[in-house]
Amino acid sequence: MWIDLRSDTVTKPTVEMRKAIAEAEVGDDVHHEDPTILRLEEKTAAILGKEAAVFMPSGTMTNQVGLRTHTQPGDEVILEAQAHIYYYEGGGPAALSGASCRLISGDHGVFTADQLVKSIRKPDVHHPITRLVCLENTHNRGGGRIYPLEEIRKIGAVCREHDLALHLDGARLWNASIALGKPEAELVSDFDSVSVCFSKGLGAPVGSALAGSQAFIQRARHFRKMFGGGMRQAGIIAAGALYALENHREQLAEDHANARLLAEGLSQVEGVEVNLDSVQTNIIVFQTPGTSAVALSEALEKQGVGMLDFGPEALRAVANMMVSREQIQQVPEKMSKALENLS
Ligand code: TLP
Repeated sequence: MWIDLRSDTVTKPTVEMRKAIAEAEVGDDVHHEDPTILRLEEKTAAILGKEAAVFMPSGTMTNQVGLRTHTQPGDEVILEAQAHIYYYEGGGPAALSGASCRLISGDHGVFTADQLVKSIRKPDVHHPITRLVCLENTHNRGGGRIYPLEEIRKIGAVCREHDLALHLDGARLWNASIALGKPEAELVSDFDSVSVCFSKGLGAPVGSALAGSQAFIQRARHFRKMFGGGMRQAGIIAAGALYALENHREQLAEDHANARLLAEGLSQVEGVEVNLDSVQTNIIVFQTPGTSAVALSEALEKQGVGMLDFGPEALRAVANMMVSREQIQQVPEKMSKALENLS
């Protein structure tokens, strides 16, 4: 039995979700006539406490359309050095928005308001215009780290003071909300725009949404079309996302408990170093000192476990709804065997 911990993007639709997909009412979404998409957009906006939302096929697209909507070519965007938008989106900010990225090194993906203040450009003909700040919550390369709410509040105040827009890559905002026991709207009240994904821990096969003010989302719809994201009877896929939003948020707590159990188990394995304090949600990033992560992930695959190499001697495991507690309990032993086979 394949224990797939490579990502929470590997989750497959459940029988009930497939039923909702099969029965979805559809229309032409470019004409704004798909009733399922309209329901999903309304519900997403309400959960996030924003005026409007727009459905798109991927988190990469919602982030990049968000950036394009906020910026003009030549503008500068401030991001954490390991932010998904910068690290994993194919150079999108430069290619699609003509924006340059200014990076701040954070602690597990979290930079402070004080660090931000130092990175904002003064008006000067030599400088690009700082226009936008992006945060990520939870932070993927930061090991699923939750952005502390008091820091978000301070960063929000700095952005307002300097007339900067604030965007959230909230692909896993749902995880932060469940882990903190705070509603999503409270976590995103400082942001002008928020990207969320239905296709990660929530288990929908496809889909993300971008939320913000009415005027912002209206403009974002233009760029969604320009980027090729204007879909037609896409209620077929939105139905899976809507089902996930309505039924799968609470169960993320199980993924978090499984991640903790796995981290504790792995911390007992010789040759593995896990910082247990750093595990806050469903992602574990851990060190494999002296062992190549690529070789180890291949050896693990032979044991029936999927993990991704996340650095020369670091792996990432992501608890998700396809992996049961019983399977999680088997992983430390399989890890020991994989390490033995390499030595
Ligand atoms: N992350 C994927 C890979 O791209 C690394 C994963 O397996 O974790 N924001 C964040 C924080 C993400 O983690 C991801 C996907 C995205 C955006 C992009 O979402 P998609 O894959 O829908 O474009």
